Amino acid sequence: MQTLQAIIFDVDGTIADTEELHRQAFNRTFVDYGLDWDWTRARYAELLCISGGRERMYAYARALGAEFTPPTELERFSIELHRHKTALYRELLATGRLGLRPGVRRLIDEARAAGVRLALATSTARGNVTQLLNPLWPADWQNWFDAIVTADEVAEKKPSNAVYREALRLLDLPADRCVAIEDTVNGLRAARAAGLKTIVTTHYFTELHAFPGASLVVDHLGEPNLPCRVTTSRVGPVSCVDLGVLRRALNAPEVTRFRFHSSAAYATAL
Ligand code: XBP
Repeated sequence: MQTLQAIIFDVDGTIADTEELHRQAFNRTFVDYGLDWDWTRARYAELLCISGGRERMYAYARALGAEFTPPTELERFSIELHRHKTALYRELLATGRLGLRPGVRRLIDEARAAGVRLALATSTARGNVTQLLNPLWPADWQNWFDAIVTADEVAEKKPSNAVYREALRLLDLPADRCVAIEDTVNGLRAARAAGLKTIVTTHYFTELHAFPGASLVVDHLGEPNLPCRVTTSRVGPVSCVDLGVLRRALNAPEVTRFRFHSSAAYATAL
């Protein structure tokens, strides 16, 4: 029996339901730059097959082919768009009061009380993480995490396992003592590629996606008075994801045979 020693949380879509705000920031950027791009919710659900907002816009522009001629070299233009989008996203975070997803704080408190260590591993910028979490948690919240790995520390985006490998390095733990919690196929792929058992909490943009290789797929982590809805489980019945469920996931037989289906055309435009 392996002992659960750490939980590694993804951020966007997992800690908080941020992707709708990201989507709004992208669309406001397109208006500000006079682009007739409109990332509807359906299109954004497809585009989430690409981690990294800059990479997502780059791939979208490339997929437009001759329909779109960037004002400058596309790489440079996508960087400029992304800077603008990030500023708008942080304004949206500052004006709204985006809460944590169900069960996140409960599980973090349970882990801290039990001496289970914590880490964050995300493809977004560190500034986005602090802007999101500073208003939600006490001033010393970063001390709760023994590793916070963002796009600032590891440029390679999910599904690369780079952020998870860096989190494990900083934790100085092997993958088989930790469980990852994710929200997207790319996040699941990244965590699995780092050898981590992974729990997926879906949301509007990912609820129709398939998550082969996940130990458990639920609509959220659950609260005692708000049971989660299980899509798939390799850990038996679950109504609330607690340390016991994570320990079952850690010690369940390894998932070896699974295949990720190639996602939307955008992924090939990178
Ligand atoms: C989520 C992402 C990010 C956000 C947009 O990262 O893939 O790209 O969608 O944020 P994770 P940026 O799930 O790893 O937290 O525009 O800053 O990339």
